[in-house]
Amino acid sequence: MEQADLIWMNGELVPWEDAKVHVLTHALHYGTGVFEGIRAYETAAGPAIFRNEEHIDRLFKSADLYYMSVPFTREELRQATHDLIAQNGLPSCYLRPLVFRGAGVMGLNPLEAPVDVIIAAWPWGAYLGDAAKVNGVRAKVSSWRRISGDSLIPHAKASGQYLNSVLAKIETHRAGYEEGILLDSQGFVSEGTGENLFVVRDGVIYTPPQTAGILDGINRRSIIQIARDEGLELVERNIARAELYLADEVFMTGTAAELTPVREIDDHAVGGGEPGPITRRVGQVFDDALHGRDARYRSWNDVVPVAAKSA
Ligand code: PPE
Repeated sequence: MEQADLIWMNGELVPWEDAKVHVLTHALHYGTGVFEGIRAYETAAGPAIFRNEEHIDRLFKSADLYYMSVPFTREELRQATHDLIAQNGLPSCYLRPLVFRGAGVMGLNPLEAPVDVIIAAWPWGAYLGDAAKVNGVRAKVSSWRRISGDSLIPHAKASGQYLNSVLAKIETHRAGYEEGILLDSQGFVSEGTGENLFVVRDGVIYTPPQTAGILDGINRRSIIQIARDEGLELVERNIARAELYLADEVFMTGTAAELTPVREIDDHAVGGGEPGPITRRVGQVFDDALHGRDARYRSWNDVVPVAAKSA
């Protein structure tokens, strides 16, 4: 990975290589952390963080679902993201806030363990590769089912929960595919290892509902709004596995992946085997929104004042 100069750690900017934890950090043993993935883009008004408040809000909700109270306010964390970008001199970057149980307590009752907070920022290019964004990825349905609300909390973006995605990623990667798709516990389509999923059939866009074990993706919300603003029909409903193969178009969204078309699933070409017209149309508006080029979505761009930039 590419590095930056400074990481924000419990209220201070520290040199990248000094942002360390103790080996008895609770989260390292039990996965007791929650995190976010956020991106900042170059816009005409300067670097702007895409839907920053929504990401910070989801971080607080994830923390609360695991009974962690964040020792900073939302506004303090937002200010920290601005300071990181300004002080690291990053015009565009990926931001990774992490709230986690620190060192001091062992065993499964974490309530007495401290809660630490870090935010890192670094340049992160196309998640699944530059070619993937243009031509689409080849995906495979994983044999692993997406975690269900019976045993974990799909709506929480919690560190330990990602072992599920890690298994699906390894399995599908080793089988020669670029991404894995997980079904939910009932066998309906849920999402990618790190992306929400959309299927286009006969001009209508479908996406799995909140009850299908998905993460309530912020880019998913953006796509739903953009599709409706563009006058396209978008329906949240359960999607059968076969609909992946019968689809005219499939695409995935996530902060890291942005909008990535899927061109093949389980060795079936999706539509014509290349990104279709609805994917390209929605993708263009989405890209404009990310970069502050569409006035309708300007409130999604949290512009960072860079006057304090040191470099
Ligand atoms: N589902 C999962 C499981 C997921 O991890 C993400 C984001 C999404 C859906 C899309 O959510 P959103 O970014 O709010 O639209 N995955 C993050 C972590 C990726 C990683 O490899 O780490 C991300 O994209 O930042």
